[in-house]
Amino acid sequence: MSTTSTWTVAGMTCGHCVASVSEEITELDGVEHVDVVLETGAVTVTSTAPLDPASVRIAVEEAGYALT
Ligand code: 9UX
Repeated sequence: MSTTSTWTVAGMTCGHCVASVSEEITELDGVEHVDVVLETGAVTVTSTAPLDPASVRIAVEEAGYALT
């Protein structure tokens, strides 16, 4: 069964930012779907198991942004 989690990412200002964050999070183990709302920074992730917050943080930072 899938699980959904929502995170908030600071600093995204354009569609390329959204693409970068989506790509990094998609690479995490078990991730099935990533939805990013640019205006709010809300990132909703569907995955096969609960995500490790530290892994999400690293992925977001690798894209050049930060979790709030
Ligand atoms: Mo363009 Mo989004 O530099 O940071 S990728 S605004």
